[in-house]
Amino acid sequence: MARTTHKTFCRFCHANCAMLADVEDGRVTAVRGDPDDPVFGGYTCIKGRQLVEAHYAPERLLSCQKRLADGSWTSLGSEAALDEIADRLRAIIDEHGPHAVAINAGSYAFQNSAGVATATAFAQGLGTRNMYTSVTLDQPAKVYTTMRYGYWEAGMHSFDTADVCFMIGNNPIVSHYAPPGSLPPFSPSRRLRDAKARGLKLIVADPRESDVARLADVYLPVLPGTDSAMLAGMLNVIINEALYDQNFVGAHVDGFEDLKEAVAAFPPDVAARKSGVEPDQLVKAARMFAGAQRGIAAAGTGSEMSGEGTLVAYLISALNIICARFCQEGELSSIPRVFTAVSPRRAQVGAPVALFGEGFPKARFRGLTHLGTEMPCNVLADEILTPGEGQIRALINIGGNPIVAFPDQDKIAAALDSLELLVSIDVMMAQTAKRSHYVLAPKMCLERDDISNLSEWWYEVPYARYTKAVVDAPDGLMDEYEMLWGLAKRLGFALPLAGGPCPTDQLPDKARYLDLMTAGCLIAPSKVRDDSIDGAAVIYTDMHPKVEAPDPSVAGRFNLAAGDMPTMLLRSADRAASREGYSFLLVTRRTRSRFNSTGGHLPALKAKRTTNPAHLHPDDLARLGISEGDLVRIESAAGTIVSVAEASSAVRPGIVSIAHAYGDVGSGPDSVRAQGVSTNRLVRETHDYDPITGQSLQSAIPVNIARH
Ligand SMILES: Nc1nc2c(c(=O)[nH]1)N[C@H]1C(S)=C(S)[C@@H](COP(=O)(O)OP(=O)(O)OC[C@H]3O[C@@H](n4cnc5c(=O)[nH]c(N)nc54)[C@H](O)[C@@H]3O)O[C@H]1N2
Ligand SMILES: Nc1nc2c(c(=O)[nH]1)N[C@H]1C(S)=C(S)[C@@H](COP(=O)(O)OP(=O)(O)OC[C@H]3O[C@@H](n4cnc5c(=O)[nH]c(N)nc54)[C@H](O)[C@@H]3O)O[C@H]1N2
Ligand code: SF4
Ligand SMILES: [Mo]
Repeated sequence: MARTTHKTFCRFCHANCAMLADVEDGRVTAVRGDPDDPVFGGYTCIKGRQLVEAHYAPERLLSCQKRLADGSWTSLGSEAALDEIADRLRAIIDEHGPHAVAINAGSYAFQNSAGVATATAFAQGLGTRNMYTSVTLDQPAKVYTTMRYGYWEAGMHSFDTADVCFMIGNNPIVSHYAPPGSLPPFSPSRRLRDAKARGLKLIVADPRESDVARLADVYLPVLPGTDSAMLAGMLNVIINEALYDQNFVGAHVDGFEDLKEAVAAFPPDVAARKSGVEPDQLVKAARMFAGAQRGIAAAGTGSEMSGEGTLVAYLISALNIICARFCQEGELSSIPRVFTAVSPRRAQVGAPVALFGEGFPKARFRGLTHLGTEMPCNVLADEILTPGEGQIRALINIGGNPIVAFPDQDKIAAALDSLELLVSIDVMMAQTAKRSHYVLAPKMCLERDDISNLSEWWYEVPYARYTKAVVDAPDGLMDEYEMLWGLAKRLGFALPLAGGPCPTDQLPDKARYLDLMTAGCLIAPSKVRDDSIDGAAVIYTDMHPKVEAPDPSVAGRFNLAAGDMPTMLLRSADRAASREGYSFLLVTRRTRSRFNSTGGHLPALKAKRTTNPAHLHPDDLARLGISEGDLVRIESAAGTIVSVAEASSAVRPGIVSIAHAYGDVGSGPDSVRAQGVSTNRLVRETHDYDPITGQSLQSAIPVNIARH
């Protein structure tokens, strides 16, 4: 049969790189970057290039699975599986009410354009407060706690026009992940090289000289968990030297004096000492950032997970706000977004929005509440394990792997094992899937229609994709939206979507469904599909919104004193106390050959590495009498893991850098070289968590290290 080539995009990760896929005899035979795509220009990474192997992997589930009483598995059709699951859910809901059912949308719910929105709609339609997503294991502070200071309707500066970029605790060259306005994930190394060639200055703060840190004009090797002191020191310099935008602050900012007073306690020498950087470098970074005209500061996972996520998010907001890094009237607004609900793009502050606390559904533990529409992952294990009103008895886990990704592995494993019903939607018998009662086998990305809604907060132009399925899925497999629609229908409710309740008489096709899901957006998915030539991206240049004049009757002001943040900064003294007795700090990182726990079964990725080594400075290895390749024992207050030592002079002495989400329950010295280990054995969700987001200390973990 003839070979056909299809334009599509990758969904191994959130970057959605433009791809060409060859199809022969109904099978994908090759994928490669699409050189004609104007944004990606043919870029792909090693993970995306494994999409063919991923679709046809021997580990791939080709039918849904049910665990029998003796622990063995039996295949069943998708409809039959949904029938059985719905019956069991109905019984639980009838006896205990809807809160007894929890939904967890993991990282792969974020790779299906209908995944997270459908999961959320399902939880809302069902009436359960127990909706969880990986956002609260990731970077919840910037998503949920900064809106209370106000936000600029027209958006922040974007990378294409920036002359400075300040990255704190992220490494987008490997992760393809940085907040909007920072380095976009499209061919990130090339983007950075080109931007530097036109004069962009790069500042990077990271305790390890990461891939992006190596390219920095100023590199700040900040000690883990001390970003707030470093940032406060920079704000101190910027305010004392009057390098901020005084007109903007006068016109739009309340609480500036509170910020000024709080950062007065962090003159450069004090801030530098607390954060382990050189005072002159800190001052240089502050002057470089504030001296530029355009460009933002933004943080990634490293600093968010290091025990002061909300505070760091506040200080970064303060940097951007007092330096006025926002689009102004008459300019094109940044990040236009095609599939997101249209909102005004005026040159003004939108009213502050509270996304947590008073008035939001409460967790039963630690005073935490919903963040937006979700419960913090911090409480999931306790909500399952603790009897009482609303105890979770069933969990539907969509594209997530809590066994390796959630804090305190033994506790989350015990919690999941105690459930009356655990359903996973997973492409293989991953660590969590194999502990489930049912595993629903989904279509994979090249078998699905999808839109670029989940990557569009990076596009600097009105870029939109609608890809049709490139090949058929194995017989009987469903898309995630179809599974949840089918369960909702069986339970007697319609999924509440932006465009109204989703019809229950007949499953809408994906285009119709996406149209309903994105109602109110700039251009409906089905129109993008029809406008596209052969599945290529459509760029709606004429629709790029211009920043409009402010409307003084509704303009708000930023409030830098909101939530008592300046006081919190003053209280965040040295973290020395909780580190007493520990001589190392363990920091998290990503690797090129995995996406969290995904990818270890694919031959080309496995060939790169099978374990997540513990990167240590050569001087530390020598001092501890450890050679590269030796097993090392890493012990925190919560637990112990064994890892494989690797020498790296990029890591500061006193620090061990290790990726998360490897291994399995019980990974130990015998298996660590073959499968790695989860650093979450070293993390407790009950200690050192962020008081608002519940984010656990997943980086900057005090540990001791010895030869095993
Ligand atoms: N200590 C520590 N812990 C961390 C982090 C850290 O840095 N340090 N990082 C945190 C972060 S940022 C995140 S986002 C979370 C991730 O937390 P999770 O989302 O819970 O974990 P993942 O490993 O991403 O799980 C992805 C699952 O999706 C499955 N999968 C793969 N392809 C598909 C598909 O096409 N469809 C479906 N339905 N499933 C598929 C995989 O087999 C896997 O089981 O981990 C968090 N945990
Ligand atoms: N290849 C690959 N890509 C991925 C993933 C993957 O697993 N593999 N995961 C995806 C997911 S779910 C996410 S959320 C994103 C995350 O994307 P990023 O946030 O860019 O994550 P990392 O690449 O781990 O970069 C985090 C950096 O923070 C540093 N760091 C650790 N602790 C601290 C600290 O206390 N302070 C400061 N300033 N820095 C610190 C680490 O050394 C590391 O270089 O990546 C996504 N992309
Ligand atoms: S960066 Fe992400 S989207 Fe792009 S090819 Fe790699 S895995 Fe696919
Ligand atoms: Mo993440």
